[in-house]
Amino acid sequence: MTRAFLSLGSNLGDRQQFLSEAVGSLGSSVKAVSPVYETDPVGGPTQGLFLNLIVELDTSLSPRELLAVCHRLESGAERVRTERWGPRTLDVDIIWMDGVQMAEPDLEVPHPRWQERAFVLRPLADLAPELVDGDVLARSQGQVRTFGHLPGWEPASQ
Ligand code: GSY
Repeated sequence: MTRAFLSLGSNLGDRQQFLSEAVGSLGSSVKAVSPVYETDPVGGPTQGLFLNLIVELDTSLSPRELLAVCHRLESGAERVRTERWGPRTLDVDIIWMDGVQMAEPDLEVPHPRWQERAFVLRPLADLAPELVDGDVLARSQGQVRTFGHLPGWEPASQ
């Protein structure tokens, strides 16, 4: 089994519902879900704010099999591919898999831009602080604000 982190983002329609359904579809491989952050769009045209989170998985899938799962989740979210970098109901990216380093034209792990994006690093730091350098996070692009927790993934009360 391999520890893997996916980044999920939505800035169209019922953003939280798209994230919830996607996390639910990942089933028992989900080990943890970060808080949800509302984030400024990074790149692309002028568009609405995103909700972003990171999911930690314990998976037996290969990177390519996991990529197919990401694409299935996106298709399941009424996603229509229109403008590149434009608004979307759901975007799912593989950010990190323990022990995996690969660079193929359609799949790079770790994600080629993960260290540039606050919407990835901030929630990743909540789940795996050892992967996130504080200075790199401070220099990363885009404002992020805490939005809340996905229903069913609230932190346990003390
Ligand atoms: O790469 C993921 C899609 N995406 C996002 C996103 O999820 N959040 C924010 N804040 N900006 C983004 N720009 C793109 S493209």
